[in-house]
Amino acid sequence: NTNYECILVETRGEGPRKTGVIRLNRPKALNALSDPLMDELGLALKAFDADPGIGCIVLTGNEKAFAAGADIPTLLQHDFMSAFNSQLISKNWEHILQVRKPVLGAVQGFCLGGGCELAMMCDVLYAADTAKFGQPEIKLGVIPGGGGTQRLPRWVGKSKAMDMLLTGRFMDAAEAERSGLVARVLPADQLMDEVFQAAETINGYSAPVVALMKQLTNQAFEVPLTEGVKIERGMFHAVFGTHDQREGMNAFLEKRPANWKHG
Ligand code: CO8
Repeated sequence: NTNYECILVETRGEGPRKTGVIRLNRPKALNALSDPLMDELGLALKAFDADPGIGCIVLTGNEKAFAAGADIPTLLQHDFMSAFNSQLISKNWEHILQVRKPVLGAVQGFCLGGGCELAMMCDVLYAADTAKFGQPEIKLGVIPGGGGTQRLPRWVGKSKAMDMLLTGRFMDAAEAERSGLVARVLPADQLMDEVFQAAETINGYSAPVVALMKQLTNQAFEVPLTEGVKIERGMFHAVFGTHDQREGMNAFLEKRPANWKHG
């Protein structure tokens, strides 16, 4: 678990449920997402997700870059057959989508190409005012392969996505917030504190309710509205079968903090 070479992993927080922190750590390559890095990221996400002592997960980079994309020298080694046979991207980029706990992305500096695609697979994004987002694949003579052409239009709308994808231009943090790509923009030196605070708040809630909230909200992009609302209604009824629903409502009426059993 501590033998990672391309990421740094630590646990943070005060309460009984902690925050799992994963830092992408290939600073010399602006955290380019190499194959070993993506393997390690998958393992670390899986380990935090399985740990009942962890409430949510923060994924971040360093001051200069969240990640400047997939590792270009590695991509250059591929031809069609090797990309196809090695299941390039498919085999290790989407573990993050299996995680049931919230993954909060904290972005400083460059967040480009595969880096932006990875960021868009997080549940919520917080950006420093230094963040720069883009899908510059077109400049390399390729298209995105990690969902960029599909998630970017859903996150920021078609016209802006098309503008980004076709010109390869970067957008700054203010534009990213205006467009709905990120939830909040913060001065760089306050970013991590604010993200850890949000994480602590989430860690303080009932774990199954948090997991359900994440699942249903992400489902909004997968199923038709009427169907999605029906599923939400069923789950809303289901939470009345939990201890935590009675506890949360009783605690409110008794003006005291809730004592969750996470069930
Ligand atoms: N891959 C590998 N190395 C990189 C990458 C990258 N994506 N980006 C930067 N680096 C390296 C540079 O080569 C350089 O290394 P060295 O010091 O050895 O020359 C070092 O990081 C620092 O970079 P720069 O000197 O270029 O720094 P600048 O501040 O001048 O520029 C930029 C920063 C603008 C971010 C610039 O580095 C850049 O344009 N990088 C490439 C961005 C890009 O095109 N990203 C898209 C990559 S393609 C992709 O992500 C497809 C996703 C599909 C998924 C694929 C899954 C396998």
